[in-house]
Amino acid sequence: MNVTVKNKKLDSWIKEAAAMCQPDAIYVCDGTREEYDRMMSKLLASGSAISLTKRSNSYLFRSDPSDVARVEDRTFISTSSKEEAGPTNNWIAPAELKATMRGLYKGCMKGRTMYVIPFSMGPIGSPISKIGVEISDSPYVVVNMHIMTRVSSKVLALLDAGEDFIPCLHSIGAPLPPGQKDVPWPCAPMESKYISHFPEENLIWSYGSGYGGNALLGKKCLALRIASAMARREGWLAEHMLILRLTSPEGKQYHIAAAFPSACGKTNLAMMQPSVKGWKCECIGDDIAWMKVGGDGRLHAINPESGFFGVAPGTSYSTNPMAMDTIGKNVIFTNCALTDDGDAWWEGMTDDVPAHLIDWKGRDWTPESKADAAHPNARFTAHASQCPVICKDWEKPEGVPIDIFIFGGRRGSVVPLVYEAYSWEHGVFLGATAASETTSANIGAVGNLRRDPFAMKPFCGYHMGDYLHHWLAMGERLGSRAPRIFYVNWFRKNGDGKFLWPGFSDNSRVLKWMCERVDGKAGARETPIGLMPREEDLDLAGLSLTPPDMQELMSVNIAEWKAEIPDIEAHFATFGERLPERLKHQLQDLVKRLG
Ligand code: OXD
Ligand code: MN
Repeated sequence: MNVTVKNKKLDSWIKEAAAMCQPDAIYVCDGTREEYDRMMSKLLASGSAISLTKRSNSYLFRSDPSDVARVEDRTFISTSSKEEAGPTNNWIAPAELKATMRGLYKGCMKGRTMYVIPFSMGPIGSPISKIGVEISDSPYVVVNMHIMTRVSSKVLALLDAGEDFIPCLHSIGAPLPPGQKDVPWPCAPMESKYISHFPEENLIWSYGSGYGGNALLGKKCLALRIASAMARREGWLAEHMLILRLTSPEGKQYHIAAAFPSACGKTNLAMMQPSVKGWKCECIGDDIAWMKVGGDGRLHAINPESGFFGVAPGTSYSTNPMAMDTIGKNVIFTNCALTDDGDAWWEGMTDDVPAHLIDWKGRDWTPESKADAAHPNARFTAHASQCPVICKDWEKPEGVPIDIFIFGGRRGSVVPLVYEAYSWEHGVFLGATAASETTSANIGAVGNLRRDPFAMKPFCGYHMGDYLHHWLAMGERLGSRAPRIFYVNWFRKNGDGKFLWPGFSDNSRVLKWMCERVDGKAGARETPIGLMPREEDLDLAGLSLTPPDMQELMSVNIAEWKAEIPDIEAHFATFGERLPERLKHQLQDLVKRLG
């Protein structure tokens, strides 16, 4: 080991992991640029990374074709009883799961180095931040963690001074026998992948995958699944939400936190540049918000991450110019295509499709090829400080006060562009019943409608019924200082399958209405599903949307909404006794309003 670790818990955990996983060497990371460069040189030499000549200090990785996304079917919340994990989580009893995984971990790092990665979620030393230590045999994980979290010897110093940490054990599950040549992306087969969480002891064990949220354990595993369970115990919120600051022409600031399922445009909204004149938008985070009640009685949010792990396909100078500028240099691309002049490329990046590419599987590709050149869940990893519209307060330890919550999803029909909740309780009902078409961010079918409460279905580390109680209790605590709650759907389509709403920078028109609602300046009409803007309440200046399209976008079709009710009932029934009574009443009220 390259350093002496003084923290007793850490020292004995490293020794225990090493005895089980049997690595050839142990290396404790310090998070320096020099370390990043050294790791990247190794990854280049081994053939795992490809240097992109067109983008400074940027690299392309191609994963194994079986290891391309989060694996919800292989993700477990291992609480002492199945009931505690609830209906939205897979469960195996802790003793059984640990026995199985110990069997897999035994000797799994042979032929490899075990990296010890001390990291902070949130600014180092902030009272809201949490320290984690990831043990991993993947150098790809190390370089990504450098960008996505604060990896630093300062964290080690805090640990040496006695701070506690969340242990996050990760292995790709591919020991390397002596003399055997390594593959560019080693991993284990699907049936032996396990992404396991033990929320009662703040512990994470991940095995078999090297991809994204399965392997970068600070993100979904720590900052959402473990943190959501901690937040419930401690009275705060850990949510799958972007955070942005909107500033009006008069200079008034509004902070918005928005929950959408994976690959539904959180990064695009977080970096959106308003088309409405005089309004300014700055990004604070694009995926996760940790929120606590401040001394002023308001909810204050921080982004615990330090980088973006964004979905590349569909990102372009017309959809998200700020993301394109963020990824100009110092980027890790995963599963993008490679251009002949040494750049990354993906579907939707440019209007002109290159005549020749190497696709994400390393094969020649031309526009005639049937398959996509980039995997639909191809990603870029880039540091948040590179975003041209990163808010100057994005690392403020006390966070920013939230004015507005937005829930939403991807719905081709039924759900109108925007509506406002009648109350906090109604807002919790909207979050609880949020539904979205599934995307490539998880391995599984794409385009199926599923209820994804608060966009947290894959990320809530305890019983979702208790989570809903927690949100209701938070509303009581916040009282009149609670943020206002809205629901949006940018994805409604017309009969020809075309999106009705232009989206992206024009979403600012919807956000402007929300801010004006907060200030009591904009009107709304009552509808069975919530408060909706009348056409004159939205700033549509300069937008070429035909009146029939606008009407369809804002329509509430009673028959379609009535058809939703049995599905909501079935969804609620899964929570059994733990479904809050108040949400049952909200459903009854909706049924009554629908007539
Ligand atoms: C993500 C996801 O990577 O939600 O953020 O899948
Ligand atoms: Mn996410």
